[in-house]
Amino acid sequence: MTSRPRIFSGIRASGDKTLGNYSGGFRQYVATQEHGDAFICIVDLHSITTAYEPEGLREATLSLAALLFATGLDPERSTVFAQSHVAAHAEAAWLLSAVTSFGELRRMTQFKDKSEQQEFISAGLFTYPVLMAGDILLYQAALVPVGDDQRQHIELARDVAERFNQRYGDTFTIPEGVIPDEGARIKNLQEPERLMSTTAGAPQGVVRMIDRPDVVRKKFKTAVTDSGSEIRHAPEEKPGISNLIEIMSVATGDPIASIESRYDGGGYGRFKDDVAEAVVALLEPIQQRYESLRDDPGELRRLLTVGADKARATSEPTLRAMYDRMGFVTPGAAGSA
Ligand code: AQP
Repeated sequence: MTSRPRIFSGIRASGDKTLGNYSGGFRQYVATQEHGDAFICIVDLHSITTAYEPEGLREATLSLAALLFATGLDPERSTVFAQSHVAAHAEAAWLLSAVTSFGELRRMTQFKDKSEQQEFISAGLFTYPVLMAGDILLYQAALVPVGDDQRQHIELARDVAERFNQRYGDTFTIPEGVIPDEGARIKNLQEPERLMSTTAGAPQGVVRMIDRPDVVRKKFKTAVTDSGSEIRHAPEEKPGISNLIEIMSVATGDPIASIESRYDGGGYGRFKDDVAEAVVALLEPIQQRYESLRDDPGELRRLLTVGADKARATSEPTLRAMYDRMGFVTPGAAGSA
């Protein structure tokens, strides 16, 4: 019997998840169920690194749980949980901060980009990649499915794990990022040189997973295209059309080459309409399941509690090993010598 690889990925609890998150995140999480043991973590501790409202965080956490189950994560096969429910994550981040350098964190491009958007730059925004390294390493994860924007953070997690192993003895599995060949960087439909994100870029170019069909159609209708009329995947030369081709591929599962040949000579207008319909067909069933799950917050809390119990039991031995190898005194039972 071959053993199934351990898989870990985190997703931020924040308002609205996008087609980009679907492509680099959700769809990969669901695919992992076929070949590994997945731990999918709603990284709510990450959500407080930029300005937020407490009530909004509670809502966003439950909505994200509903969306994860609605896209097909099966609580019997995957462990879905909230980061704040498992104290090991905050503890591991502190311990790993001893083997992460200031210089490494200062090089993180996501910190540079996001700090420019903040009035108040929290220390958490700077140190968050250490928390992320701990998230992954606590589960001895071999594989970490993410979008391309997380490549640098995964590299850091690997470096931190190697440094810890060298300094304190073999403790962590060295994880590998799993970045899809297509759809790892879905771009804003209005600004195809920029990543699709809810925190920056033209809102009209951001397709949310809970956007109604008419809203989705309108966003694709007004998507920026390139000069010429060829439907060809050439990201440098034709960023707008290439992005739409990737979205079509993500929504339908069809390879890029077959989309190019199907639309050869067909013109931009019809192609944009067809991409919109493919995305509507992808999102509609997810939205229906999402709405019924969202109506039952008690059940969502119950599922997250089950996930947290499993995550706690799985991460605990690694956290204990970290404390032990780093030289902390193991607490003894009351009355023991
Ligand atoms: N545009 C994207 N294309 C492909 N994958 C993407 N991901 C994010 N944007 C794209 C991937 O989605 C997963 C979950 O990401 P997250 O919840 O941590 O999202 P985020 O990057 O924090 O996105 P937000 O909330 O919209 O804020 P911004 O964009 O400002 O950071 C990750 O695997 C990510 O790679």
